[in-house]
Amino acid sequence: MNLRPKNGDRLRLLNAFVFLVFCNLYYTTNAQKTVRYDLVVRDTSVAFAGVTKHAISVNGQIPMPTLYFTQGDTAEIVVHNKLKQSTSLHWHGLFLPNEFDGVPNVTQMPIEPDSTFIYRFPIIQSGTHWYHSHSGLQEQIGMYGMFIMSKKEDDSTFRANIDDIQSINLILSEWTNLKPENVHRMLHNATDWFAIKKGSTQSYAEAIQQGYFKTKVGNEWKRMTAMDVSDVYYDKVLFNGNSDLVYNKFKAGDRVRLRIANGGASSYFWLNYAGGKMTVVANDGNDVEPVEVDRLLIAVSETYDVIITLPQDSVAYEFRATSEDRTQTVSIWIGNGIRKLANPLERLKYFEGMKMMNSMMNMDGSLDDMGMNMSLNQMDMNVVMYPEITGPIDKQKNPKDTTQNYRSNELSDITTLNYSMLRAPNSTILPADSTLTLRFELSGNMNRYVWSMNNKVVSESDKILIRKGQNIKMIIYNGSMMRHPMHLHGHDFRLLNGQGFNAPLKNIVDIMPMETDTLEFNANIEGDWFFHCHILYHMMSGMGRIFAYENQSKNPKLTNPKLANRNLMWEDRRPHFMIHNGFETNGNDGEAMLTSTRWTLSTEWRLGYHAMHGYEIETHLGRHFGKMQWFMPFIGYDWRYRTRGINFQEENIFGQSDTKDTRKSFSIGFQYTLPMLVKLEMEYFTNGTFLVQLKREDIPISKRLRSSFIVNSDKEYMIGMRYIMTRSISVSTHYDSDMGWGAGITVMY
Ligand SMILES: [Cu+2]
Repeated sequence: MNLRPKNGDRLRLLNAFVFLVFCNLYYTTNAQKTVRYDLVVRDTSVAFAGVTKHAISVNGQIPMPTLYFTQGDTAEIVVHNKLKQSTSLHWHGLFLPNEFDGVPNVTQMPIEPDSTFIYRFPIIQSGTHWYHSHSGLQEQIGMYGMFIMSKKEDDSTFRANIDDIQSINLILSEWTNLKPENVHRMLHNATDWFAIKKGSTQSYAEAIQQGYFKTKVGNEWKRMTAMDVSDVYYDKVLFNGNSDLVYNKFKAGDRVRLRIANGGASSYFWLNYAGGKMTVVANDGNDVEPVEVDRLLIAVSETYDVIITLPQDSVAYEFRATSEDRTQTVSIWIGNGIRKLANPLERLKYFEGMKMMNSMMNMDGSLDDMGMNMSLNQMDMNVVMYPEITGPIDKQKNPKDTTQNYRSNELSDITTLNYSMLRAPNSTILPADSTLTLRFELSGNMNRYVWSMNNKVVSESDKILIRKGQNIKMIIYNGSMMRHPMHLHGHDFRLLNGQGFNAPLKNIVDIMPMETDTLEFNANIEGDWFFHCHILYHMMSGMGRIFAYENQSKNPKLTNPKLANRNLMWEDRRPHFMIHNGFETNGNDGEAMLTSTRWTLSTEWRLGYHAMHGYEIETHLGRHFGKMQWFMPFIGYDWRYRTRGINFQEENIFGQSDTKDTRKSFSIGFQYTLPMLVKLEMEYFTNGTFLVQLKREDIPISKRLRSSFIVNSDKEYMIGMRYIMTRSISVSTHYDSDMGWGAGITVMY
């Protein structure tokens, strides 16, 4: 103890405090114990990756403080919002009254700046959980923390040598020096900046160099852009907000329970340990029968409890987390001495992944699992990209039949955890009642960054009404090309994984592309409960649903349901803005665009420096149809001005002539994405002329070189090149049949 009161006043205060604590303890041993935390949310600055950036701290720290409770306590958590924006806190995986679930505009009104909100709920479960902001993108910049609930020692489920050993709490997160709002905007504008940063552009030059030219052409023929296992490039990944933590008090033979939560906004992490196997003892806060593995992949927002053993003294063993795209790692060191490294994970073989995707993708954009009935992460298609399982990149040899490799996960001597290995210690069978079966397809497309369920986002779908007491079974198929960690609020579900009565209880299920998983839960607590993808940028794009109970009582914390609903709908309807402009020697060329789930409003301009070349501005408002959104009918307005003279008539390939010197014309038409990602535009103008146009943007020539072209029935054409220098600046050049050759720089936002 280092309490050193400097004067009598302090001592008296301390005595009074001790007395109060004593009274409190006396009281609580005889009644229910209330555990109170005050959480002060403030703006702050951090330099996690070299540059000072805005973040959000709670009680002055990132991550937020770890909150500890014991089953039977009452939690009283007082949130003081000192931000300039509203906030909220969601208690991930907890069973609690709906009004304290912490989803703004669904279970409560947002906590406004300079106001306070009290979350008060009984602790009726135990295990490793976590909590985070559910407001906007705040989770990405600091608002994540651990939430640990201990069992009472007389609990019948208490496990000796598991529940009573020393533990380390670890929460994973990622950090980007970009504002998360900007990350989200860039994703919606099909940026390839993240791919450039990760080295995963998969350009034609790289394809040719590695012997995958045909694969690349096949990929673009099927209208796919470069494939990756994750969307965002991060500058750093962190354990408890640190990049190199040391736990040196442990000795040989010690067993340590690592309680790990993935508080990352969009990254999955591989976990492995230099001191041997890890024993998984809990998942999503629920006990499972111990199972030994070499490694596991923790999905966004999952928690795992693993036990590791220290083999020797004088060695510090690495426990390492590697982001799924393998661009970043973070480690802790357990033990004291020479550092022993865990096996590193080499770079992904992206072109092998592309080849695999090509073989699975139908021309209509749907996926074909070739009758493999995949589920529960048992068959990880991505193993074709893992050098540690399918061998290193071999530039000489073109690997033969990739389908042979899909099963090599089972052949490898590395034991990777999958969901079928999780078994609850006791029966988890649901109470007998009627069952409502719901089917969902996880849908979306990477090109426009649209993520949905059954091709509908939250604002396009109704709440799903369920009845208290009934059992809900969900059969979920992932028909999209990304994996999705689907999270249910307020309930645990049984993941049907072949373990019979002992199906594990979870609140997150990670579903890989082409997998089907079945889960079931008992509807035992009324309220509006969110079910959504936990990749923050997928959720914010509308990938979710809300469950509501029939005839449920009004939520006292949702004081203005109309306003709440409007705010909620706005979340995935909000349009994203982008603009680029080339400042070149022959003029200005550019485009500005607003896009949302179904709509695009875009304006293109070509402004010559000479009146003879003129000015041209074309505006289109279009709506995207179909799951892959390849078809977009639009209405348009075209304005042109130039001074070539009335006698300068131009004729299109249909024999129609037009001076175009001062053209003001409305149009209707459509755009359709053809194989090779070429956009076909057919447009009819109110002055009676037709236009047929083909265009392709951003052909990835090399890592940073992009090419584009336009050709149309007015006998106009354009060909351009740009070299990407930074996120916002490219050096560019183009030749235009109207304006001639030009060069300069292109600025993008
Ligand atoms: Cu998702």
